[in-house]
Amino acid sequence: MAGEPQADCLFCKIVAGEVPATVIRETETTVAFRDINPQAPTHVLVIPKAHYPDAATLAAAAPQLMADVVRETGEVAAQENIVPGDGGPRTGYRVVFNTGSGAGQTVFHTHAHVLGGRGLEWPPG
Ligand code: IU
Repeated sequence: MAGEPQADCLFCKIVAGEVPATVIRETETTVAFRDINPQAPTHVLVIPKAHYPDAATLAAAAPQLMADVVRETGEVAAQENIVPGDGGPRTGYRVVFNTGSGAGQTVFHTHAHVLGGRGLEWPPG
């Protein structure tokens, strides 16, 4: 059923506490933890506790939960002191949902990458 935990899903296991993660925030519906292979000084993943394979599926099936995830990306940025400000390297951040293997998605449990703490180039690779 949509949203149910998947036995073979790493992020479902993090939600269940079966796989360790450095959790920095948790709400009733979401968990935020540090990426194990950080690509920036701040690299945090925000996930819904419920299992949806990608952002498009989540947004279509459970839009309020998608909104919870997006709101949490802003809370992470505030907690990490990377909100837009004076234009320095620690101000401003990027939120990325890799969607599909061709776009670099490797874990098929929706996650928002929150990246910041350094200058970020555009366009991304
Ligand atoms: P992607 O958008 O699906 O490629 O992102 C998956 C991320 O999950 C990637 O940045 C990994 O470094 C990260 N990750 C993690 O934080 N902990 C893990 O145990 C595993 C992957 I496996």
